[in-house]
Amino acid sequence: MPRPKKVQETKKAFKVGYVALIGRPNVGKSMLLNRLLGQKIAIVSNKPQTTRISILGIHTTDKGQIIFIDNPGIHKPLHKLNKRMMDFVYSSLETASLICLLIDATQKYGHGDEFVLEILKNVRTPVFLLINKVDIVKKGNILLIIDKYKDLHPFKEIIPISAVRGTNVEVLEKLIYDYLPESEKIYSDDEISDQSERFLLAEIIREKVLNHVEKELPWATAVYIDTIERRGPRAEAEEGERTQPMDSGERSETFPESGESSGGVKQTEKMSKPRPAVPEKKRPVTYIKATIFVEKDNHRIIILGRRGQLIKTIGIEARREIEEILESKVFLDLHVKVRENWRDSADVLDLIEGQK
Ligand SMILES: Nc1nc2c(ncn2[C@@H]2O[C@H](COP(=O)(O)OP(=O)(O)OP(=O)(O)O)[C@@H](O)[C@H]2O)c(=O)[nH]1
Ligand SMILES: [Mg+2]
Repeated sequence: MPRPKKVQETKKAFKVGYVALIGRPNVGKSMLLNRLLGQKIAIVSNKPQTTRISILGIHTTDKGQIIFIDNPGIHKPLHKLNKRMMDFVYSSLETASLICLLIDATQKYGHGDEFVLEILKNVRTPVFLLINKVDIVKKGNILLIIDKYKDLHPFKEIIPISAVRGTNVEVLEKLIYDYLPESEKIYSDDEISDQSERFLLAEIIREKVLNHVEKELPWATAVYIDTIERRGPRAEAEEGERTQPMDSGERSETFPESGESSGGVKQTEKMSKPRPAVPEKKRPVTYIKATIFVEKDNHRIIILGRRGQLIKTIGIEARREIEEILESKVFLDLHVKVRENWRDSADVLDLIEGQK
């Protein structure tokens, strides 16, 4: 009788690592991050330089844990804000086991792309080239782009994708695992990002502003959440530190001083994967007070709109989305304030970053 074959135990390797999403502004890095995670954690807009602070998107499966780093777009920095944005990019290049360079298939190759490739010259980490937005270009153009790029850097893979449609996103995920080292999980299964809920809320308000303004205004706008206060059944069941008391004092006409956390409690709760839906009746009420900062008085006038119509629209759009995220009824109180040259003020930039 033949001897039974010995069954080889093949324990699948668990792959873990950081993957930096980089590229020029507006190429679709944040859109791709949301697509890869199946949840919106980063804001997206058609205005360049939407992302200002890197955030992590944690994707845990039975194969491993990919920690995506969504970065600001690569550009030549003018203000302190932009220098900090670029610092995020450089530091992510150091952290990452793999770099995904996104380009926009609809855009012509130019100086901005040369600048990006120049940065990659000093990097030894493997790089994938992701040609994004293939849903709106002809196949022939994609082949021309591949032809142009293939000799510009020793890319490990060149993958045409559509972050909007999800084209080739699964293929990308599979290939990423091949480049990650075996390791233990860094984050627990329910963690999805390193950003706080508070930061996400500020970003959502900024996204709604970006949808309605043009020219220099997108760059000159910042959002600061002054207070978040939850009341109601679910809020009571949760920890007290989740709640921030409402601001009781007179509000200053500038950013609060650094270190002064309005209400006294710093909201650092990190985002997690969606929890089971809360029935309508059990939903708490959340009061959010936020300030939209701009650099000039005419910016303020534009954002307020005729008879306050634009700020009202921005408020409605932001509130609707925030209600979905918090599973709460939301009262959103928005104020617009002028703070000249905030993009060059370290204290203001610290404060905005501090929300994360
Ligand atoms: N047609 C199409 N549009 C896309 C795709 N991916 C992103 N976009 C659009 O491109 C614009 C920029 O997307 P973002 O994800 O904000 O780009 P980003 O690279 O994160 O931009 P920054 O944060 O400014 O660096 C938005 O208007 C998106 O809707 C895609 O696959 N196809
Ligand atoms: Mg972005």
